[in-house]
Amino acid sequence: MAENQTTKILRRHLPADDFRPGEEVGLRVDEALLQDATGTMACLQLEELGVDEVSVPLAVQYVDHNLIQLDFRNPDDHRFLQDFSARYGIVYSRPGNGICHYLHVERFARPGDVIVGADSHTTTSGAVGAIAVGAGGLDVAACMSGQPLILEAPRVVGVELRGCLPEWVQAKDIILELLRRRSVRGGVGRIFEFHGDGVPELNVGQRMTICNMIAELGATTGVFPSDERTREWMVLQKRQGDWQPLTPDEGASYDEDEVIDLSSLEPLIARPHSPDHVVPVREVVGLRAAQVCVGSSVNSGYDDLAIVAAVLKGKTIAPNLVMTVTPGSRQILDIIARSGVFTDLIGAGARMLEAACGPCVGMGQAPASGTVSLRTFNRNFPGRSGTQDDNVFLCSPTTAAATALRGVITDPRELGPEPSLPPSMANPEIDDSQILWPPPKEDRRAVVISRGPNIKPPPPQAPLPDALQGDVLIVTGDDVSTGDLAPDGAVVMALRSNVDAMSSFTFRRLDPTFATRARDAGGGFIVAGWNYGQGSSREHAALAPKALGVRAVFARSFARIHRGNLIAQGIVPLTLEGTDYEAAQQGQAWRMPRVRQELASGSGTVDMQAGSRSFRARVNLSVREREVLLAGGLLAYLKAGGKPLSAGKAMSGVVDQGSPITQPAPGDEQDS
Ligand code: MIC
Repeated sequence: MAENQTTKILRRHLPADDFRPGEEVGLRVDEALLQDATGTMACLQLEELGVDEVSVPLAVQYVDHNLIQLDFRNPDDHRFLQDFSARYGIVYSRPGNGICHYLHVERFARPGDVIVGADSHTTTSGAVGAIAVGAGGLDVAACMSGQPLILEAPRVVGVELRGCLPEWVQAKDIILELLRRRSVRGGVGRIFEFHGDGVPELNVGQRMTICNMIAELGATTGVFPSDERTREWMVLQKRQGDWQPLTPDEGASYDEDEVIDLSSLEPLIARPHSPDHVVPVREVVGLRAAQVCVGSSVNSGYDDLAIVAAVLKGKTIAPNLVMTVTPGSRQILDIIARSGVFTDLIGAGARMLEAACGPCVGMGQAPASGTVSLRTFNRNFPGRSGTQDDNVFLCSPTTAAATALRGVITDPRELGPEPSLPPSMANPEIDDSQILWPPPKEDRRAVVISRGPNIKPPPPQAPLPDALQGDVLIVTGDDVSTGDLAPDGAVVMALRSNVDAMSSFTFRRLDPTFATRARDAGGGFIVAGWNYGQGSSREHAALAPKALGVRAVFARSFARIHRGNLIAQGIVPLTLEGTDYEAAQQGQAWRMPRVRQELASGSGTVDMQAGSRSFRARVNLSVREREVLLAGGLLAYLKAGGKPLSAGKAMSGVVDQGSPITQPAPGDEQDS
């Protein structure tokens, strides 16, 4: 039978012949990646699993997030990670070498591999034909210890790309178009596979943009064929041996279909405060901008920066705004330096930043109060930039360049014909001197791991009690991001290795009293709307409320990675009917009198008491997830000898699909 590419890859990583959407599967992992902001806690948890070395063929630890060294905390983490990598057999990419997503595609990702990473944008590696999935740190640690990657078998969405992009319209506009159509909830439980005659029109850099931001749809991942364009990329990277062709079979079908006619697209922009608030740029032209930021986690490849430089060459950016440019890696920095792109950007007045995540994750470059900031980044959740009343728009590099020139949001098509790019990636200098390979096996045990004073052990995991009770500590709306739970930025992210200290910032933006109230009450419950925990993979968004005593979260629906993190950290995710959600109020005393027994018995509901009112919350958990929760979390479960799944074995028990087909788009909610 004709197979699509996703099914082919998943099947190769599963001995069992078949899998059905919604069922849990355990995939053999070929590559794992960590970055520093999630890595220290993942490594500390891996250590607790008592392994002697990592069991995946390739694991890479990148240092790219916490590079603002305000004090000892971040450099202590970096030192810990370097030692830890040497001790356990992990490849270590030094600070300054670049952003994990870019580097992984440049130096490591292979077509057909299954990759898991403690960063939601691990999906970027789908650009070279891998199934690359973001997960929480503990889930990644479990994979590194030899466990399979456990996933809800996804529905596969075939996205047929037709034709080619018009002048000034970019890969960013393709992914913004998908976000416009499907929303930030529209990808949950789905893998987006790109096919069609428009695919060969896109190079690997453009495919990276699309696969990176597929995470913004809540998708499991996105994947492109491994074709001639992929081979070209691998040759330039001197990795031709890693290339293999991989395409869907002729006539392959998909669970769902989308068609995008590239030639009909126009420049798009996501308005504040969500990546799916997408409109044509022409609808917001003329809005005065105070900041333009190019590059970072997405759109920081050579072509992205070179087109911006070509637009700005010999001109000066508007005086009412500041502009930053971030290259994705040292390799890109080198190419832009040698090709003159760097000089053109500086000449125009851009501030060049180091090859690191930087402002994309609130590490510096916060915009001025109440002003408009245009960014080529992937997320514009409120306050993520570091400024509470920010107004961040997401757009392509060409829209950013046109705006930088004019000082107001500008449709790049107003600039006349699109300039051609200077000679590009013809010969990127391949220099892996900033990638450190672990010492030979026999020397690893002698490595001493340095631990700074901010590095605290992972919080202990205790079995789920028979009953849970407490106050509703907060009732939130829809689409709460993990940044609300564990905030972005230099100050809070420096506390990622010290969960107790970090937990004081939980829900800081929505309710600065939350942490104190929760701590004083000895815990309680969180009630939320649709798509709770969207965004980042950071398990800290579960660890922090857990440290404050939260053992259950009730939501209309959950984002995939966050739901996994809640379970891994022993917090029960439950779903509420609309009427029960509406009736929930902060301060109500709630009781779950039989929760342990109900989870153990496989019940699909949990009895709830809210004062004199009784209702039922839904639990949609696999057998394994129930066992993990009863043990108090994945660490406790694995330490007690719990066997999650042998790689490849499909498991009975259907998990929550969060399906957008039954789940309304924002602004269109109905009770399910
Ligand atoms: C993000 O884009 O939010 C991040 C920073 O890359 C995170 C990782 C983190 O929280 O450390 C992600 O998406 O997983």
